[in-house]
Amino acid sequence: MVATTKFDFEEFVASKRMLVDAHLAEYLATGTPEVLYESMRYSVLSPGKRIRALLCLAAAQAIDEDAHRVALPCACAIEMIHAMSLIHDDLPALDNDDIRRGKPTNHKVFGEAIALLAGDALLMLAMETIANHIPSSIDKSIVVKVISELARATGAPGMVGGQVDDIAFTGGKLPADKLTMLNSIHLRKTGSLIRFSTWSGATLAGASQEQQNNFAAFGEILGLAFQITDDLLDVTGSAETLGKTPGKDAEANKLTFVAIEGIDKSKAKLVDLQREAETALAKTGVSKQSLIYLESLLQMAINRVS
Ligand code: GRG
Repeated sequence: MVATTKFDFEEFVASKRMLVDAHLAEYLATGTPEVLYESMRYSVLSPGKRIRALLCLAAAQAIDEDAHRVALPCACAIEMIHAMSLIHDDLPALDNDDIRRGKPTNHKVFGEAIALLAGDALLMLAMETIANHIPSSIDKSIVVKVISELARATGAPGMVGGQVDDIAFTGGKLPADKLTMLNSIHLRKTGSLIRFSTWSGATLAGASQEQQNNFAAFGEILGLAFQITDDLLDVTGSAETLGKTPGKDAEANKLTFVAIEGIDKSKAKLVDLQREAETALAKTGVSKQSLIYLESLLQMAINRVS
């Protein structure tokens, strides 16, 4: 039976973070050139929230209590992709950030060339990790589908495409329909990897096609809420709690929810999204008890301060 107290959720988060961190350290332990691996480890092993990995493991566990082990390599691969996107996002050609996770950004420590290449290597290591470390009990056709969906979530249909649109509408350039474009940017740039996180966890644990769709829908809505929270934190947060520089969106004149709708409407949108995400979860047909960690992660995504 899955327990429901606040303490249990904290225990779930702490124990799963430890598990993910230990496996990430193992996957990145050795390799040459040494400077490349140092740069990869610097970003991947720095203290992130690991919310994408937690979502993947919680979705797996919602379907089958022991399946978090099967999903673990995938959860680690997701964190590798996420870390690489942060490294590239912080480069001078993109957001040009100096602080990430409370430390100097990768290129500030290793230089732009190594930072770029560490990101490239992490992208490929993520795919290799899924191909080589998902247990052999999982049908190979499912592993191929997982790799294919991760490539789509990361590439032009997902994160990269969203980032390109984000750049196109930064600096005060406005699309004809601001809200539609902004939703599309958020869903692709941030939402696609979070959607993949819940979908892949449930899929590797043996979810039915209908359940897979509802876990994906839950992740997509949570991803949008996560990014709107990020937009809000850029205005209301401090460098100390965020571990990165606040105020960058306004400074760059970025298209964000807060810029278009203001703080109050953005907060109201979060309330709507929370309700929508809960509806998607209920449609999975999984018992409320088994969904408790996913519900807590939804609240964490919306109420976070970092
Ligand atoms: C994938 C080839 C390839 C390139 C990447 C740079 C880029 C293209 C995309 C940008 C993606 C990006 C950085 C989106 C922002 C997502 C976001 C809100 C990040 C912050 O995530 P948290 O708060 O960070 O989970 P921690 O540090 O806790 O892990």
